[in-house]
Amino acid sequence: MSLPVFVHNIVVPGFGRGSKQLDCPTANVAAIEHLSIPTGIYCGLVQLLIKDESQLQEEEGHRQTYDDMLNSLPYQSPVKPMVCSFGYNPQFGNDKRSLEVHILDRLNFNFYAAELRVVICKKMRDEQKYGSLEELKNAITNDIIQANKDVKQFAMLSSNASYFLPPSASTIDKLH
Ligand code: ADP
Ligand code: RBF
Ligand code: MG
Repeated sequence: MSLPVFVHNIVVPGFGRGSKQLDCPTANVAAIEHLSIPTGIYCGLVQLLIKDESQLQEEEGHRQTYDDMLNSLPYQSPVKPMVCSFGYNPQFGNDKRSLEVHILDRLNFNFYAAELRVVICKKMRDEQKYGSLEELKNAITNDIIQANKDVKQFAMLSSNASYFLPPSASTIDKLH
């Protein structure tokens, strides 16, 4: 299947390793069994949709951001750049594939059960098993730098109405 590929689904819990072990939270996307792209690390664009309070969780130390978000529901984020991993996480030997999206922005809240609209634009590399966690973290840091550059060429897709919905106007200024 040729890129870009569009995925719209809810955020589900994973093993909790992204934030804790890799300093890189990844929103795991549900129901990707039929996604027919090769496994690997990709970059692209993402929009976060939060309909109600049950889809929003406070992050410790960021009460104000959480309260601001509550006041802005239902929330449709601006379209943001993302890096994602699609596959078996060979570093950790998962037995099922996952699609894990790291939004290239510091959000300061959690959004389990919210929805993501993801446009996977470009493959950056294959998944790898590194000699140590530090090496994987360095690789992810480089992916993020590279993705911020690569995604620029896909910026025009941000206004494509078949992928993304208009952001909620009231929240844009508060969160940027
Ligand atoms: P899990 O294993 O449950 O996916 P992670 O440690 O990978 O846990 O953290 C992912 C969660 O962190 C996401 O589901 C989301 O609620 C939250 N999160 C906060 N900021 C971001 C971000 N910039 N990108 C992706 N997820 C984020
Ligand atoms: N997992 C791997 O096993 N090998 C990788 O090369 C790898 N690269 C990644 C690159 C990026 C940009 C991201 C966001 C994740 C990557 N992962 C990789 C997935 C990572 O192991 C996973 O997100 C965490 O284990 C949390 O589930
Ligand atoms: Mg994750």
